[in-house]
Amino acid sequence: MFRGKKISVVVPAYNEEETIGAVVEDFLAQEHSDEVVVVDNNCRDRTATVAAGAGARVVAENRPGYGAALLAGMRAAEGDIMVLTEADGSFKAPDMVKLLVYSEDAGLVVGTRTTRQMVQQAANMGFFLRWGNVCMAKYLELCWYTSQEPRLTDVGCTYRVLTRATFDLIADSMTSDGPSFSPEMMCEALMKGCRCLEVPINYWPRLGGESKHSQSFLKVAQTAWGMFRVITRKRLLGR
Ligand SMILES: Nc1nc2c(ncn2[C@@H]2O[C@H](COP(=O)(O)OP(=O)(O)O)[C@@H](O)[C@H]2O)c(=O)[nH]1
Ligand SMILES: [Mg+2]
Repeated sequence: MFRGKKISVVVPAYNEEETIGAVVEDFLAQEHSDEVVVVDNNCRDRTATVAAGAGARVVAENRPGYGAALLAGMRAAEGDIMVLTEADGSFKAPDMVKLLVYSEDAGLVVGTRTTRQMVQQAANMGFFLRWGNVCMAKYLELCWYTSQEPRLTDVGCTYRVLTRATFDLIADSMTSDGPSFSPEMMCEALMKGCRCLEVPINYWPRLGGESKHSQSFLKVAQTAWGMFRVITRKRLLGR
């Protein structure tokens, strides 16, 4: 619980048996979390078993993709506030409270991984990834400058907090199954008139396993192009 609100932590997972146990334990040990929901997205390894063994509630989602998994996890969550995080250990539970505090001021509170001093050694947030995210975030900012003038420096940070009210407003309009889900959620929140605030959080290297989104330059370029397209579409077409 956080100031009387029930907190659900939602973790999308695709073949993360090496890391999921430690992530579930870390978040369950955190004083504010009431449940940890792990979404098993067609995992071919022991992710679901390890997650359940560590104390998570495991839900299955067959539609493949990071966004599809997050959406399913949020639909299954029972909390008043949802905390989204990753299965790879790159975000730590003690940072959760930093996001929760601002959830009293904004319907969507997004972490930023581009604060250089908080990017831990060997984390996958080198120069290009950092500045790529900053540039994309500035583009998103510009798109909603006249209505909200948000201040953003990252579009791809999974670690974020949204209220159930925000989720109910945006859930049916979310279209991205993949990593574009992250900026789409920010666009949707702004379009629905929610405040979208950003908070610096620590970013760590993966505890093990492999990145599914950022393992090569080509993959990063594809992700960036997809994000650019979804932001532009939301701004121009409103859907
Ligand atoms: N459910 C699901 N989760 C995914 C998929 N791809 C990535 N993830 C999860 O989304 C999170 C982010 O993916 P990750 O590989 O760490 O990408 P990176 O953080 O950009 O390097 C991790 O928790 C992954 O397990 C997918 O297709 N389905
Ligand atoms: Mg990751």
